[in-house]
Amino acid sequence: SASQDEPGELRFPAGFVWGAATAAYQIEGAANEDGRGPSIWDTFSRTPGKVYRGHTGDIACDHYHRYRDDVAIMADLGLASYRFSVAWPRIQPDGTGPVNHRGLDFYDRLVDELISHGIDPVVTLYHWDLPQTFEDRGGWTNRETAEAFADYALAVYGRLGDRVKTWTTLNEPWCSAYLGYSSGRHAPGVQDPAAAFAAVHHLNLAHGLGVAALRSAGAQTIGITLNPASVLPLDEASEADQAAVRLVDGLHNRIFLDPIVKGEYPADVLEHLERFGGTPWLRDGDTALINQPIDVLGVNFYSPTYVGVREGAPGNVEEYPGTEGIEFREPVGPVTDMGWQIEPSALTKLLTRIGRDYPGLPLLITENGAAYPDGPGPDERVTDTLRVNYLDGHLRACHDAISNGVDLRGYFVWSLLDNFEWAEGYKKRFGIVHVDYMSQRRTPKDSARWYREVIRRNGLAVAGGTEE
Ligand code: PNW
Repeated sequence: SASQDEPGELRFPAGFVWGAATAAYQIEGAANEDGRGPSIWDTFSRTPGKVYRGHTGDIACDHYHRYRDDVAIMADLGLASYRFSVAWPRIQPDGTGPVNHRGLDFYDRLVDELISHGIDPVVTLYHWDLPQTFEDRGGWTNRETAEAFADYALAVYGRLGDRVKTWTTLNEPWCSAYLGYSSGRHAPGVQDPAAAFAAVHHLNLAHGLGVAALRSAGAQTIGITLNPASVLPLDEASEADQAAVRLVDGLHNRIFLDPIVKGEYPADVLEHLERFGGTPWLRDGDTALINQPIDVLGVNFYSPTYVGVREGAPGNVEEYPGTEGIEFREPVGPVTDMGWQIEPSALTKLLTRIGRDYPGLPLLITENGAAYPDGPGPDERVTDTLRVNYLDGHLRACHDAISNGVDLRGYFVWSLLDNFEWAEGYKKRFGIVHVDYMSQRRTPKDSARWYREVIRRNGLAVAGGTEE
């Protein structure tokens, strides 16, 4: 355990899983190959003004054709595990229609390639690329989307379930619901708070129906990935600020975690929803369907959220409807290229809190990482000291959480490759491996070499941050 540390080393528990993560639309390209249908991100990225310089995922990292090279890079890093997502529109081009076997063939090849290199696949079934046909009928505001998700999950499980042990249903439903249907910064670009809350519920329902389907089909380890916010008060001592924390925590965290883990929506959240048309989408028995036992909770973490009550503050009403009068503090101190504040201790607090309030649930960091512009290179070497510092600090934060008794089982860096960063297009680079989008050449950055060393020693050198 964390107590076995040798002097000069910060060791992780034996069997701690070291991985890297990606998502289909961000890396695959091959948007029109082998029968793939259009997704909401194809539509959105083609809508003028939505994505930086009109970038799309049409080609991305061309991973669809280069996956063998990419798996070789993973093997060279010593990754124990690789988290990727399956593109629903490759499997069911029309959303609900017959299964497209050529789409499944790709993931079949990928899984075989991973396993032959000793890398354990972790599948995300939905990382935001909803088949467009659903959106034409209301997308996640329509209950039928949730019902269809379970059929899709079974189709993927039927092909990969003999080799894939770990399954997660959704990636960051907070983003799908609030960025997709309230702020409109992500696909499908709707701006309607009531629609966002309907989407929350149908995403929760999709998760629950998906878990039940995977469970009855025999899946071994099943979970979901959230991006729980580490919501902190501007003033620890202020009761008003603590109330602001509770509201934002309710809208971001408990609205997902409570139905999933405890089988009920929190009373304070339900009361807040009365301001947005209530819960017309909630049917008897829904929370029981959502409340399926899960084996693991994936946590994506990048940055803290500081809030407090301040008179006249506009709130962040696009992402958190009804937060007028709450100040969301601008980042303080160093930020990444996303403008996101860097504060590793907020990750320790978050993990410790989840461990306390939702006990008995093994946790995985399914994403953590930082965007930084290219430093020198990319020739032989890409120097990304700031990314190494970010990762090093957050791994220490994970280690602190484990020392606090948190059941954290693994860590997946976001991301293996520079990739299509959603509304930011290819402008933001999250990879530990550089991608030259003209030549598709991959160049492991210094952070990749550093990560290989972390994996090799199952921990960090206390001096930290550099190779031996
Ligand atoms: C997550 N925000 O996305 C996703 O799971 C990844 O696909 C993504 O590349 C990564 O984090 C880095 O952004 C988010 O604006 C994108 O609040 C945007 C936001 C949050 C998460």
